[in-house]
Amino acid sequence: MTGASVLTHCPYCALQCAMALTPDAGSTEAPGTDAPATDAPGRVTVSGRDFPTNRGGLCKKGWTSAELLSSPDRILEPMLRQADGTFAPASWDEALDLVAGTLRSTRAEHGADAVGVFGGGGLTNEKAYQLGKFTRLALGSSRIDYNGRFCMSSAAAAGNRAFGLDRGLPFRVEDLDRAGTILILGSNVAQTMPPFIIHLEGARAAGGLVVVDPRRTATARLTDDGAGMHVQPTPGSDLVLLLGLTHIVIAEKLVDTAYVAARTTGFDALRRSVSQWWPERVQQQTGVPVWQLRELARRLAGGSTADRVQGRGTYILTGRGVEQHADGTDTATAAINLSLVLGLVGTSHSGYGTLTGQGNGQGGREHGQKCDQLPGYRKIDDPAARAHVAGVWGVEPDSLPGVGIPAVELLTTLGKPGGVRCLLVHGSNVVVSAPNADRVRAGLKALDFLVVADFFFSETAVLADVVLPVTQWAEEEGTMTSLEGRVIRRRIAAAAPTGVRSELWIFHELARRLNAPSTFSAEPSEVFDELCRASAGGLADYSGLSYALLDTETPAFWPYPQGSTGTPRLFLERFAHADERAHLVAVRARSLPEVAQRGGELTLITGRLLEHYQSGTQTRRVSELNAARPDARLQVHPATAAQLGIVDDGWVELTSPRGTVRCQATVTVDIRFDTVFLPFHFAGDQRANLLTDDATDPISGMPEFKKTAVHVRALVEARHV
Ligand SMILES: Nc1nc2c(c(=O)[nH]1)N[C@H]1C(S)=C(S)[C@@H](COP(=O)(O)OP(=O)(O)OC[C@H]3O[C@@H](n4cnc5c(=O)[nH]c(N)nc54)[C@H](O)[C@@H]3O)O[C@H]1N2
Ligand SMILES: Nc1nc2c(c(=O)[nH]1)N[C@H]1C(S)=C(S)[C@@H](COP(=O)(O)OP(=O)(O)OC[C@H]3O[C@@H](n4cnc5c(=O)[nH]c(N)nc54)[C@H](O)[C@@H]3O)O[C@H]1N2
Ligand code: SF4
Ligand SMILES: [Mo]
Repeated sequence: MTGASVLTHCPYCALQCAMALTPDAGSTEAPGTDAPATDAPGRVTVSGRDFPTNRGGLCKKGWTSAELLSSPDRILEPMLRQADGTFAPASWDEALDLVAGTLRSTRAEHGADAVGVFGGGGLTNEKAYQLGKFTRLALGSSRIDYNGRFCMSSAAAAGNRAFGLDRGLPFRVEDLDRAGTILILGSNVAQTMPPFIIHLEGARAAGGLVVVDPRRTATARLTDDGAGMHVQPTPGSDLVLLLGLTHIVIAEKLVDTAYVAARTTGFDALRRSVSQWWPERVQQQTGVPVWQLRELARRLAGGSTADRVQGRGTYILTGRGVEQHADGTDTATAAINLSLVLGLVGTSHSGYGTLTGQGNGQGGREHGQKCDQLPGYRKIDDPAARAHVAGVWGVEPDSLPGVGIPAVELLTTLGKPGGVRCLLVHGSNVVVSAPNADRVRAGLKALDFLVVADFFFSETAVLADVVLPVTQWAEEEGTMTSLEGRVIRRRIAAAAPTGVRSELWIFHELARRLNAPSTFSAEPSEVFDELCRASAGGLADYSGLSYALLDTETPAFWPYPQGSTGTPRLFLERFAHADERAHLVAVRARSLPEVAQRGGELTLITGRLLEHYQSGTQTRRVSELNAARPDARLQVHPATAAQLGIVDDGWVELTSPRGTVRCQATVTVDIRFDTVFLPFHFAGDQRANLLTDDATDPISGMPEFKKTAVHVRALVEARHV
């Protein structure tokens, strides 16, 4: 007999496709929240269900997600590293006593900031909130940050700067259906969020889908056959491209002057800053022809005649391709400036947005796991914010630590004098996903003590002193906030294996052992209620929400203050700055884009494949996905391959000052001749991040994942692996 279906959402990306999980015949029934754990974890069948974002569709990662619940690789008991370097199972009391004891003695000996915490954008709102609270109160440390720094930080910084508020999409995903023109810069949604492309159909039918990507991706191909335009710039030249488009809009008098006068500040400085970016100069720097620049600017400004008649809008969307650069904040800002001079933002029919990536990449950046943040998207150095949150927590404001340090910098302090000596990792696999990954690995090995909570022995977990096995998505209750700022419910559909615990329970138990002030409930709904109170009055105000309300499936877009019905479209009347206007911030192209093939170098882009998720800890363990994409392949253009003696399927070696990667090549015309592409999902010496630099954007702390100068050579001998 099969049990009733449980309505929930996919464990992976920020689209948070709606799915139903049905317990398989003979498996443990989907229990309530207080159901005991079991030795026979439930197997469930996944089906897509109708929802405004995915309309029943799922990608192959979603369809296969349940396989991991009963994976033979699953960690089923706490594991402690032994003197001989191997792991041995331990009881929860033994493991948590060891962790609490070590944290306490480290703090006593080296100060609270010697203990660090690294969180993740995949954690539920409840876990992210509790992790921030636990760090500040139970550990007294300021040293917390998370992998969203690798992901959303530049777009978030740009949104805060321009609008006074950062919600990835300030409109509903389904609003895109009515667009006549959609410009997508640096995102491959056809592979990173496949069901999303249904929302591009209207723009395609109107001939108005424009994709800016140095690669001819699956998304770029959606512009074929009159559906739009693929713009293929040199990697890292988007800032110049956007300055150039803004120049054309101003020079050709396409500015929405009434909107700019009524709703923005800073136009004169912006106009001056783009004056030098005439189209011919932009063509020279970006490789994008003048005719294409002009056509694009005109399209964005006017849509088509039919669009105007039918009231179809224009949207500009950015993804990691333009944000993961050392000038990512300024590039996202330039995209926002272009949107603002065209009068797109805060209207009923058009908009600007960034495509948030991780499952809870949005909520995960709102509730306090950022080094400078308190819940509700509050600033930890704002006295009023400290007073409010301390009041909710029942502690003195002065007892809260101050601003910490962002993720990449935090990782560079590991094991260093005055740096972090003990690290807790919740929801990230930094050995694979952080830039300059070998340096990160060395830092982790130099720690006195590393604790990793995970379901699997990730490449980071294998370095730990203690590994704490935690519940997976279908075994826990919680909330996630999707890329459109919609708060949704994650629900229990399967019993967790006996030895596995929820992170909320772990925080509760550790806080008790550390005599922490305040309370640390292990009950998700209680944590959510507290989060709502803590967020009240903040930018990301959840105070009108509750599990009871979310369980009715009422659309819940924040800000959702008590007494409101939420905010599907932001900025319709005002922006979040005190002056209620959007701020045009003049930005400059700091350095000329690297000259391609200088000294035989190629520009390496890193990014994603459809089949794998992030560091691959999860998807490399799903049989169908792993069989489809078992290893990293370097994309290289035929002309470049011929020059370097590289053949299709042949082995190549990539080197940068940080490290070396060896893998096979795929020779393809889908990439520029001066550029190569490597996915970052793989382990060992196929880690793309062995090559990337840990230089960061000065405003956001975002590393430059999307542009690394590398030498590539063909390996003569087939490599035996
Ligand atoms: N299958 C899959 N889906 C995912 C994820 C995953 O790991 N796998 N992760 C999720 C997460 S956390 C995120 S952040 C999103 C990311 O989603 P995307 O932003 O769509 O993913 P990426 O592949 O990182 O980068 C997108 C594109 O940017 C292009 N690009 C690189 N450099 C440049 C440049 O200088 N300029 C321009 N214009 N384009 C450039 C690349 O060629 C690539 O096609 O995906 C989410 N969805
Ligand atoms: N070269 C290069 N590097 C990149 C990128 C790129 O484009 N190029 N993209 C960057 C981006 S956008 C991102 S978002 C990062 C992501 O990279 P990571 O931060 O490494 O993200 P994941 O692989 O999702 O790691 C999550 C880990 O936590 C575990 N996990 C999942 N859910 C939970 C949970 O609820 N609790 C706990 N305790 N563990 C959990 C998983 O099993 C996995 O081991 O990578 C970044 N790195
Ligand atoms: S698009 Fe994202 S949320 Fe939807 S099924 Fe795929 S991984 Fe899951
Ligand atoms: Mo991400």
